[in-house]
Amino acid sequence: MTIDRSRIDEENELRLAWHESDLAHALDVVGRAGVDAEAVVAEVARFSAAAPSWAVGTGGTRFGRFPGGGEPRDTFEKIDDVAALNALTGANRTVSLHVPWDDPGPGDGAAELRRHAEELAVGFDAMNSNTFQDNPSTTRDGAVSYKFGSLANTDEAVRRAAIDHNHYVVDLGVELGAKALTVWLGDGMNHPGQASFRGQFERVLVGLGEIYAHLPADWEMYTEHKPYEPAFYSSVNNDWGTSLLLAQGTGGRAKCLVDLGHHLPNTNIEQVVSRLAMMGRLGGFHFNDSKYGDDDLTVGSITPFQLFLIVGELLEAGGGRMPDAAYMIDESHNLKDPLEDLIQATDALQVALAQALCVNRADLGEAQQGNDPARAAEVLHRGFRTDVRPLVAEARRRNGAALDPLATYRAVGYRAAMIAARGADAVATGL
Ligand code: RM4
Ligand code: MN
Ligand code: MN
Repeated sequence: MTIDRSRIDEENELRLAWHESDLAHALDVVGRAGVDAEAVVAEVARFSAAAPSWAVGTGGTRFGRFPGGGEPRDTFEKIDDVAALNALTGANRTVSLHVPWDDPGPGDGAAELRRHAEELAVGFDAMNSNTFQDNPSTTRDGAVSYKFGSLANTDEAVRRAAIDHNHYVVDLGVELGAKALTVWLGDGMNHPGQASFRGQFERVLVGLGEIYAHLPADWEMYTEHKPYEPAFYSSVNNDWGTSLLLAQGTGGRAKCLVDLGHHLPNTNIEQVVSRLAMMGRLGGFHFNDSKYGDDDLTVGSITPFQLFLIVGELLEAGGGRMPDAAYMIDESHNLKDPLEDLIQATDALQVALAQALCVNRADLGEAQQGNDPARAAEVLHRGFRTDVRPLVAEARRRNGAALDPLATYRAVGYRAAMIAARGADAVATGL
């Protein structure tokens, strides 16, 4: 079941008069800043961020998990939820699968899942492999273990299993119509002296090379860095510089993925984005927000200005448009209804995009050229402080989605219907 378009239209109808009046004002304000407001709406309407298959279930911490019921019981139902999300936002047109958590199996299994997704107009974004947990299907039925790492492991048999698993994920992705593989590794050290920094790096590079060699010609591979966790002393792919070295050492279609929570405190993430884009190695994005570390909080909930600056750098790289990249929301919904959190995350992304598009880039360029930081700040803040919500709502309306997605989600009673259909104790599988 997904959400009926006619119910969304009914809800939109209730809000239309106010929306039109708010929109007229917003178009006027933005136009006065010398920005093409129509182009802002069009670019926001074009943008889409994938929902990961693990994000439609309640997340948790090592202290507990408190699911609210009605969660998808299998990958098919996860795609139903993504379709419902996309019906409301118009901006989550793809799903990013994580294997083995969401493994339909090759052949008939993959074909059936693809058909189901196609019927709901949901595409497949980057595939995610998993060699950070032991799972029978990735460890040759327990013959090997990733306890001491996967691609970086000193044991050849373990490295082989990890490479084979990634090959399997690529093959599965081909059957589903995906075009990229994201590799996030838990490899590293928990104890000083446990391994050789150099040896680990070199083994990972060789492993990535073997995985890359298996990619179809129209595929990309993304290396996702993270400074710590589960390896608390050192991660092999710990920062963007190492990620870039790995990508450069692997091949032209190997690029870096930036997860907003995977940086040490105070890292200038917008500068990281600029650097990677400059090198032609910005491949993917995992959006979330963070207070302490890899908190996976709602996008834009802690540092909206930083998100605005990051999106600004993306626009810079794309010549005023969002560059082609694999955009995904990577959050853990511990307390909120997962779909409500995804709705808010998507909205926050669209708002940041609209704000960044409202920056008069010519004025900013002049201020930079003239060494005028005060004016540069004025230009930036004029964009950031614009109330772009009517423009975002309009972009959604043009996509056939909801003017107010959260209120509409609640009004149509999707979760209650899912609790009735799937059960109050239905809990999604995955992390
Ligand atoms: C990691 C990383 C990956 C995600 C896993 C579940 O911290 O963000 O992208 O696949 O968590
Ligand atoms: Mn991530
Ligand atoms: Mn993470």
